[in-house]
Amino acid sequence: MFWQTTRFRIDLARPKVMGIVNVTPDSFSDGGRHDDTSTALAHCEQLLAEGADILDIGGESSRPGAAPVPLEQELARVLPVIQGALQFGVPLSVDTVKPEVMQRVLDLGADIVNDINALRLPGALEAVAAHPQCGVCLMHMHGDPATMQSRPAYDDVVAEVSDFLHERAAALLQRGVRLERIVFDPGIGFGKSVAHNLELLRRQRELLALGRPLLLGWSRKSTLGTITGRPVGERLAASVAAALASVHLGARVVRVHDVAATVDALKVWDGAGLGG
Ligand code: 9MG
Repeated sequence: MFWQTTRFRIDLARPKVMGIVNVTPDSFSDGGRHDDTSTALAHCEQLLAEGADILDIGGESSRPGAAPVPLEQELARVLPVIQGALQFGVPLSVDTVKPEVMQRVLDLGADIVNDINALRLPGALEAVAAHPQCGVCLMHMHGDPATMQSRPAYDDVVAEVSDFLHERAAALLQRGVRLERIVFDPGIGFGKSVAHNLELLRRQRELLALGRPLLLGWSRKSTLGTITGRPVGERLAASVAAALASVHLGARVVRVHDVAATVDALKVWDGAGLGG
């Protein structure tokens, strides 16, 4: 299966590792370390040296309760990093919910729009649909980052996530976007309890019926903290285990902070013949 993006047709026969580059001073796990362009670009190079296949660059934290970032500030954070990272010759994903940011990064040549809001802001569907072939990751989120963790409730979390993603993809297809540009993400931690996240993991294979590759982001998330009792800085083993479990259950892209450890784990998984 392939993921069509602006410059690359990404072959997902083998799982791909998407490295996280937060250009945000308030990010939940590496706040303040990549808050300028040269530091962020150095971080990109480091993740690539560790084996990242895709870089996901974001200028607004999606952590529950994080302060919203004004448009001009988000642009000032991400545009110079995208501009500089284009030279690395790997797919560049941009983590944003704002249609204006999508438009500007696509104009620069970014490959993928990663929207935790699944293109629900006015103008977002249009920004992606106007591009001839950028990739897009549609993620499920219940509520918004300010409110999403206050008592999330579902009758059947897998069915509701699946219906939502199907509906968002239909909206894109209706605007002429080909299915091969779309990847789905159930949105671990976005308006879900620990039990919901674990149910999504156990029943992850049901989401493959959507007919497109799955991208999963478990890295350092609070559910892993609840399971292990560990603070965010000590969730490496849990993050790698979750990434591996999600790949084993059909994910084709994992979004991670700890690229080197995840790449090593996937090599062993592959060496064991589990990758097919
Ligand atoms: C931006 N961001 C934070 N967590 C994420 C996740 O789980 N998936 C995707 N696609 N993006 C995420």
